Amino acid sequence: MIMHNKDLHIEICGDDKEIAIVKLTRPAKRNALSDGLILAIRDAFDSMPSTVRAAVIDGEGDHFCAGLDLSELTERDAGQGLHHSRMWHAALERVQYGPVPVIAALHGAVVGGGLELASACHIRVADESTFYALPEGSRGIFVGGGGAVRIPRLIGAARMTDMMLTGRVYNAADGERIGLAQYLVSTGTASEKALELAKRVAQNAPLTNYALMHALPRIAEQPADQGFFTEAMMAAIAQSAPEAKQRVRDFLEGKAGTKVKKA
Ligand code: 1HE
Repeated sequence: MIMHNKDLHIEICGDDKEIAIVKLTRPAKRNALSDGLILAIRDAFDSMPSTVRAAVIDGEGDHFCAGLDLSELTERDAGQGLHHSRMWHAALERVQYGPVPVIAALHGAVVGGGLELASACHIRVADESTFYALPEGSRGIFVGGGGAVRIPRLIGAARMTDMMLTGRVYNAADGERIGLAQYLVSTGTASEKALELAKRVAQNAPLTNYALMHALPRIAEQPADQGFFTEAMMAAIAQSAPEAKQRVRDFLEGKAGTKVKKA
């Protein structure tokens, strides 16, 4: 099944229609995120078919995403700027706290709002052409798509401050080293690796994926005492699912493919 908006292409694939590939298709503008495109991303995650268990976000052309569409910024006053930022928050919240885990396939520029979009995803796979920057600093603006909250959680406030104050650009290898991506692959193979991971993620029990997306980031923000309690609640709910019981039985009965293998 294929759904298509001018700048966003959504393909549902896999034997059980369990994977959604959401692709930014505005390569002439380096996939810059116009208001229309941000709203299309929000709508895509709002109306994901119920068969989908994992999603990939990709960008057409040489760059993942050049960030905010700067041509739309020039006329906005302060109040409009506030609402614009809140619109991005709402859209990227649908990515982070939406129905399924999302894997970003990064290549070329992952800059400004493009890095904010990538940081709302659950796994980032970068190929060797990837570079990361926050040019907001040099454009006289600030992050507005949740980057001030999400990016320090990946790389720390000190590194983000440096990126914005000095215009520092991280290459793919350094990006992986500091935590901007969890996987580094050869140029041109990020989409393939992201799809492979999505297929693996889609096989997990849905309640486990739900716990990882919705409980883990909240537990990580809680004081330890509350975190331990929330963890216990989530653990109890997850293990009570019939699917969890079956998976544990499969391991105990020595069924093929359930043992952890050495990396
Ligand atoms: C754009 C945008 C854009 C390209 N908005 N039109 N983001 C930035 O400050 C990054 C700005 N972009 C760049 O630095 C470069 O374009 C790239 C490094 C990403 C790619 O370079 P290159 O040489 O492949 O492409 P180009 O020739 O610079 O751009 C091709 C076209 O895309 C050109 O338009 P054309 O009509 O002249 O062909 C560019 O104007 C257009 N283009 N990037 C609009 N961003 C929620 S707040 C988030 C705040 C931010 O994200 S601020 C950071 C914005």
